Amino acid sequence: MANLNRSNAPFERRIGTSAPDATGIVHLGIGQFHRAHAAVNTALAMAAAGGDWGIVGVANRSRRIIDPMINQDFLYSILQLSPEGTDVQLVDVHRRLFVAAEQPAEVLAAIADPNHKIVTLTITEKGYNADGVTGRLMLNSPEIAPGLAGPDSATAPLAQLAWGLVKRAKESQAPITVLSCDNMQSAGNTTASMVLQFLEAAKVDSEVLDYVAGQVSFPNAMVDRIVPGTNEQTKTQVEQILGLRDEAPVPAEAFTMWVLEDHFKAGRPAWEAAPGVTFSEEVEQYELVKLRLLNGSHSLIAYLGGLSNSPTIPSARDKDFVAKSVQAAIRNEYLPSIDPLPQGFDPDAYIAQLFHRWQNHALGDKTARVGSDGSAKLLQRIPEPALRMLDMGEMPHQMALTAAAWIACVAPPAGFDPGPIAAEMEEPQRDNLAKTTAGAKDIGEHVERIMTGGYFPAELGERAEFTDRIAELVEIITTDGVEAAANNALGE
Ligand code: CS2
Repeated sequence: MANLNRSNAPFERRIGTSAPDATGIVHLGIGQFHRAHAAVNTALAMAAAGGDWGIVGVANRSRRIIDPMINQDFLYSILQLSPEGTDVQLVDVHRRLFVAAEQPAEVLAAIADPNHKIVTLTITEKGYNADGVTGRLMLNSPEIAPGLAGPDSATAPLAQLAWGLVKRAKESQAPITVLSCDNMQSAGNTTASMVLQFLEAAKVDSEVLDYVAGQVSFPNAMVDRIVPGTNEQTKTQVEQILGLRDEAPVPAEAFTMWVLEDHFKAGRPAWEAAPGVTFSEEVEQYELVKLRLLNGSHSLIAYLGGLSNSPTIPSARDKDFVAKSVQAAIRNEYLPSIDPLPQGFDPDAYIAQLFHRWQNHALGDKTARVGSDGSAKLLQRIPEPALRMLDMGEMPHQMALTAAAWIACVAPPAGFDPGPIAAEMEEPQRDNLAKTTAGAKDIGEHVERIMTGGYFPAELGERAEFTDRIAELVEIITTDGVEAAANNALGE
């Protein structure tokens, strides 16, 4: 089977148009999500309004995605999978790809290049290196600390971004926009704050700080499209439709949404031409809707699914007790926490659509994918809405269940085996959690050590009633199973 490349590509399947050779966007963290979201919307924007918006894609360490893309003349396909059918489309917007760990100076040079007007980021929640307790940049972390000494020792994307802006300040002072496409509350403001904390700790000149304050914008944005990992089956399905071998396809659902603040210092693609893209001044409300209703519930489905032998999100969501828990989480806990809702937003339609999206067996999103990195993701999903209810004297049972199921999966109490799906979940704090809980005399102490152990904000860790409820639910998970725990949380 021939490999996809520019000479054999079926361009009638192309999304939007191809980028020109000129690049205007630098993307840090090239992976599945960027390739099925911002890259697609950029292709559609250029088809509508042109522009020099070719993308320089930077992978942090791995050549896994960029090597096949380079072999395929930067082309790759989106395998759109939904109950309504399967479709393959091509994307052709990347014009340079490299690995930051191999060419760190190139990352800084790309950010400093005045032709580049936007840096987009998908570096995952943990890539912002926020302290779980204070929310501040973890200056002493092994990712961030070495980079404070100077640009040559920066390896974390956030540190490289900061030094790239320093270089730009020194060389051209050209304005630029940094656009976070990660699942974070006030994603743009948070990115700005982390970059500034880094620059201050690195003791850069005040002119640099003035440049960042005046010439660099950090719009907030809410991004949404469920994009699982690629496996052999993805490649086979693409091959059957294209008649060509693509070694870097991206499976994705049909749904896509992007709500952004229109604060671009040096221009932007006409993204509004792409379906599902909206410019709005209510982005932070949309972020809350998405982080809580979608992502918060997604975590609940993943951990309940992980503990009940459901390898995929749709197989977990099909279980009655999971569906009921998620309804309760949304209706009783997450939805009331968002006030005001964005104008014109229809919660019932949005929730119905979420349930439909989680039922996408064709996409088969993995429970282990969504359950990975819980220590960083849950911080965006649980503390604020949980504290809101606790302050009103109400118990957020479903958020307690989410935390309990996460603990049971990645920091199981002695003697409890959460099974193979939980073992597949990547958890950067797994070793630390094991240290924190080693020797705890019972489940109560096990959970209390986690809740007060630096993983969650202190205000939440101090709420003994919440910790006790989590411990009760962990206890039930380990004795009677996760369904019994879910029924208990539902008051049944
Ligand atoms: C998921 C997200 O990884 C997760 O926890 O909730 O990746 C989710 O699929 C996306 O945010 C959908 O836009």
